[in-house]
Amino acid sequence: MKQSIYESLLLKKQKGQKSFAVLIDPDKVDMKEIDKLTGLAIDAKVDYLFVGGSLVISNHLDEVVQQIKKNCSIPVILFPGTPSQVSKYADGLLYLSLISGRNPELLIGQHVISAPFVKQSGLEIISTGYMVIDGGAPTTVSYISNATPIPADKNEIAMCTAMAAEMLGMKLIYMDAGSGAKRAITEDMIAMVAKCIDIPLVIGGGIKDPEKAYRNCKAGADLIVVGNAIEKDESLIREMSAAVHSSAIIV
Ligand code: 1GP
Repeated sequence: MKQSIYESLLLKKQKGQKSFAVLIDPDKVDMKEIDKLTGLAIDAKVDYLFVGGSLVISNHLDEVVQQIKKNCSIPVILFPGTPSQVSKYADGLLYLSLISGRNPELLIGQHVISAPFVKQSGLEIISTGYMVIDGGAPTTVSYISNATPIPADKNEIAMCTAMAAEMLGMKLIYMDAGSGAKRAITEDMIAMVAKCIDIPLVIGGGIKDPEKAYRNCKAGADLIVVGNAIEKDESLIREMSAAVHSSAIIV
């Protein structure tokens, strides 16, 4: 039987291997450019393609995912900002609960409404504790979520939040400074959270160079997500992916 996305993440974590994901925002991607982007991702050995955004205005999610899947076997994981961002053509979906905030709609309300539809999709559903960390300026996610991000220097709050999520049975922790964040999450915070949980830790938001991606992995991140920096300079895909993979810990 084919290994699930989550099983692959757990296996890599056991082996000390790190993964790299490119975030594709359906609002920003040009349909004509998708083949070039997936070609670069394949060459760079990108592990996952995330598709989604906090505010998706366009209505072509299915087309974007189908176009990606045409020439590329990298698993496509939906990273939905709203329950409408579900495409059966993807491989998996991060079922995000915004545990850093206290907005009941994003903790459980929207999940209740979308549950039958999400279950019917046949996608691999990965329960994810989603934590927004202050990135130095309001981001789309911090505004749209109507929830206060965890202050960037409050490592203990991040740690306790992640621990609670793990004990509640969530399968993944995603700490995000928000797309285009001025300041990425500190390595100190990543290290503190990583030490206290056994489930895989995803880090994203404002990562602009391969060195930062590398340091995040060394601090304990299992999966690095980059969107904006690659939208600006696609050649970074190769360097970022190589940096992440080179940070593997020999266990
Ligand atoms: C945002 O973590 C992702 O949710 C990626 O952020 O676009 O800043 O790389 P960037």
